[in-house]
Amino acid sequence: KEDDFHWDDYLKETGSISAPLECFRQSKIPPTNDFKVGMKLEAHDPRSITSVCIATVVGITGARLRLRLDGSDNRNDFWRLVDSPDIRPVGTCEKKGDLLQPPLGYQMNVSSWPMFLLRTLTGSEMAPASYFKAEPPKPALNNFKVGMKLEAIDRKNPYLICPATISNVKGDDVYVTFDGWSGAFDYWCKYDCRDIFPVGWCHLTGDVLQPPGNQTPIIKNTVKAQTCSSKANRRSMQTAQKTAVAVTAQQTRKSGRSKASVLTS
Ligand code: MLZ
Repeated sequence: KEDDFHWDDYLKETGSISAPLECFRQSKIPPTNDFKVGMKLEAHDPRSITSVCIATVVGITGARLRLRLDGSDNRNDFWRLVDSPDIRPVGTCEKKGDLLQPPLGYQMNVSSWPMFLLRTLTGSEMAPASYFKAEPPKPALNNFKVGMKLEAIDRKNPYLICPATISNVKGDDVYVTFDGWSGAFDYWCKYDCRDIFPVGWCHLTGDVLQPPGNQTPIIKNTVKAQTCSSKANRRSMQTAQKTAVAVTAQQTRKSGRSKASVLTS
């Protein structure tokens, strides 16, 4: 299909480079996802970080699980990598002498919680311990450079992984901007954040990579991204970007990527 998004074409079109694997706190070979829909596990309640709750796998997407807390509604699903420290096998809490908590927004009377817990676990399939993978170590340093491309979770629509660019770097923080979207989804995060992935991640895991948006033109870098380590180079790249050759995503879509018309500004 002509409309399909391909990183190799896109990197060429934009004259950019992808962030090296070593930049990310992700395993070099993505972890296998053995979980099945319906399996139960323990998870930190995203809305109440001190609570550990029972969650059910309600969907599988690449190396991630779509999770729903038992006793909660279906409007607060969240996604976790199989190597996330937020999830663990059922029984971990008890072993530590802790109590499983009702999720924030538990729909019944709290007094019914112990019985609810018993019922929800009885006869259910627990995810085996071997399905949970160890979290990869964090890279020692922030190696991201402005202009590098990556795949990132859209935090406003966390099921989506989208093409993105590192647009700013400050100490341990990086600014992730979403290609083709005009700013509403962009965010700062730590360089070792688990929501950002190397180019090719979705292809390897079988997750769905969204195409770039069409709200802003595709910017063609005229200087190589690897020369952007110094402040001066970063400035020159910004200047270059302003006078850059732009191909709008719309035109690309209309005329097909290979014969996209090029506009010189
Ligand atoms: N339906 C939403 C999805 C936007 C996704 C953007 N991801 C960077 C919208 O069109 O606003």
